[in-house]
Amino acid sequence: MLRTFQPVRFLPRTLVRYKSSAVPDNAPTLLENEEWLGTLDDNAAMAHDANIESKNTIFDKHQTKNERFPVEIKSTPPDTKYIKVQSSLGNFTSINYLRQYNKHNHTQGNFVDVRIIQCKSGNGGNGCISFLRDANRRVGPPDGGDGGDGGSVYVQAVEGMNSLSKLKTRYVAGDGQAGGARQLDGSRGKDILITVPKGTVVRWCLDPKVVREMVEEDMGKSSQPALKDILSNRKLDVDCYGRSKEDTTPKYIQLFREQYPAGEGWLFKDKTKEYHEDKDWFRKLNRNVANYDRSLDINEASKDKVPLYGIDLDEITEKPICLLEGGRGGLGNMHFLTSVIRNPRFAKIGRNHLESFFMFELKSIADLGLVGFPNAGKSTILNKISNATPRIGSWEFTTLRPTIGTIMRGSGQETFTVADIPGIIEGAHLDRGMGLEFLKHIERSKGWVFVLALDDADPLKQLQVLIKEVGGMEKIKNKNILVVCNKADIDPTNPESMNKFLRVQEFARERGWDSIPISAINEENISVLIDKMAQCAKSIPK
Ligand SMILES: Nc1nc2c(ncn2[C@@H]2O[C@H](COP(=O)(O)OP(=O)(O)OP(=O)(O)O)[C@@H](O)[C@H]2O)c(=O)[nH]1
Ligand SMILES: [Mg+2]
Repeated sequence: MLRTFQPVRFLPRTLVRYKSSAVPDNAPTLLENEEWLGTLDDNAAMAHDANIESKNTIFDKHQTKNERFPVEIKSTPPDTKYIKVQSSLGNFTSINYLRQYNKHNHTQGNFVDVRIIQCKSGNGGNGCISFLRDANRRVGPPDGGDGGDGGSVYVQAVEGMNSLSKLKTRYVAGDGQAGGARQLDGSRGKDILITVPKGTVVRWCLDPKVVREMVEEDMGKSSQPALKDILSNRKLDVDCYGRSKEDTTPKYIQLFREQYPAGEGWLFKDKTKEYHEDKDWFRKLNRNVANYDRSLDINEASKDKVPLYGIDLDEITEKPICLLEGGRGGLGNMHFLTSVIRNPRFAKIGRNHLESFFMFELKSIADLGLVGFPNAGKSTILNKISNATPRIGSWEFTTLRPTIGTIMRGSGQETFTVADIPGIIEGAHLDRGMGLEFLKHIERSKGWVFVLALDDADPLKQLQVLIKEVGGMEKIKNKNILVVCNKADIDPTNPESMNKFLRVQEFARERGWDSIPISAINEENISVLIDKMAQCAKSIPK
C-alpha cells in the first residue's frame, strides 16, 4: 500500500489564505485521519516505495565496473538481517591519503587525486502542535503543520573540472524547518551538490580518524608491520543491504541513521508523555503510528545505501545522484485528530539525518598509459609527442603526479590521450618508491606503453620486472601493449646496444606485442612511435 508512506496525500499542498471566520480546509479531516490510521495495520511494514526502485536503477547504472577488491560473505538473510561481509581495512580507506597525512602534505602541487570527505544530510523538521484560535473558539481544531524534510547530499560529475582540490572536507545539508501553526509546513532543508570531475569514483569509507587509531595500534606491536600489511591484514565487518533470501550478492553498503524506535519520537505540549502513555486512546493511536514509524524505517533502510564498489562517474552525470538522503519531516498534530482525540497535544519529531565518510578518487581517463622505471624518459616522450609539458629531470621520480597529454594528428586522423605517471621500481607492489597507487590512472586505458631505457644494463629485465609489478600477464591480458626502447642515441654503434633491443623485441613478439627503438631526446623514430601509439590506443583488445 502506497498510502502508508503518504499520510500527507490528504493534504492539498497549496495553502489557502487564512480567514479568521473559516476553518482552514487543507488539513486532513477527522475521517481522513481515521482512514489513514486504519490503514496502518501490520501490513504497513510491507509497504513499498517507487522511489527505491529508481534509486536502485541510478546506482546500478553507475556501479563501478571492475570490482577491485574482494569481500568475503559471512552470512546472508534470513540468517542475519543484512548480508554480512568482511574485507580488508585497506579497501575502505586510501593508503595514499594516510601516507600524505603522515607527511602533513595533503596535496602534490594543486593536483589531488584522492579525498576523504565527510557528508551529512539534514534532519527532518519537527511537526507542530497548535490549535486554531478565532473569535468564536478558545481552542479550535488542531492545525499544527508538518516539519520540512532535511536537505540531501548529491554528487554530480561536470565538465571543466580536473582536480578534487576544490572540494571541502565536510559538507552539511540544511535541516528541515519545524512546522508552524495554521497548517504551515516547514520549509525543506538546503540540499548540497558536490560537483566533481569526470572520472571520479565515490566510495563509502571509514572515518580516517578511526583508521588512524587502528593503524597506530597495530604499528605499536612488536612485529612493527608495514602500513600496507596492516591495511590488508585488518579485516572489517560491513553490513550490506539484503532483505530476503534471494539477496545473496552484496551490492550496497547499508547506512544507518540514529533513529528513534518505532512508537517513540513524540513531542508533547501541556500534558506530559507519562500522562499520554497512561491513556488508552493514546496507546491505541500509538500502536498505529508505530506501524507508520516501522514503514518509515523500512523505507529508509531501502534507500540509505551506497554501492559497495563505488559510484563510477566516468561520464558527465545528467542528474545529480543522491548520496545521503535527508530525514523526513515529522507530522504536525493536525494528523492526529480523530473522533476520540479532539485535542491532540502532540506531534512527531523529524526523522534523523545520515552521516558518513566518502572517498573521492579521481581516475584520469587517458587512452594510453606510459609505464616504466624512473628516468626511462616517459615524460620526455610525452613532451615530444603532445601538447603537455611534464617536468623532465635526470634524477629518479621527477614525475610525482600524472599528466595527460593530447596527441593531435594530421587532419582526418583521430586524436588520442596519453597519461604519464610516476616511475615504477622493483618492489612497488610492496609500496617501494611511489608504490602502485598511480596505476589507477591508467587502469581504464585501452593500451599501456612500456618504456625501457637502452642505457640500462638489462632493459629486458626491466620489462619483466614491470610486468611483474603491475600484476603479471593476468593484469595486462586485456590491454594493448607497445614496448618502447628509449635512449637509442646512447652508444648507437655498440652492437650490445642493438642486442639489448633485439632481446626485448623477441620477448615482445612472442607475446604478440609491437616494439620500437627511439630516441626521445633527438626525436628519432618519433613519428613511427606516434603511429604505433595511435594503433595501440584504438584497436580493440583481443
Ligand atoms: N640520451 C637520452 N636521454 C634521454 C632520452 N629521453 C630522456 N632522456 C633523459 O633522461 C632523463 C629522464 O627523463 P624523464 O623524461 O624525466 O624520465 P621519466 O621516465 O619521466 O622519469 P620519472 O618521472 O622519474 O619516472 C632526463 O635527463 C632526460 O633528458 C633519450 O632519448 N636519450
Ligand atoms: Mg617523468
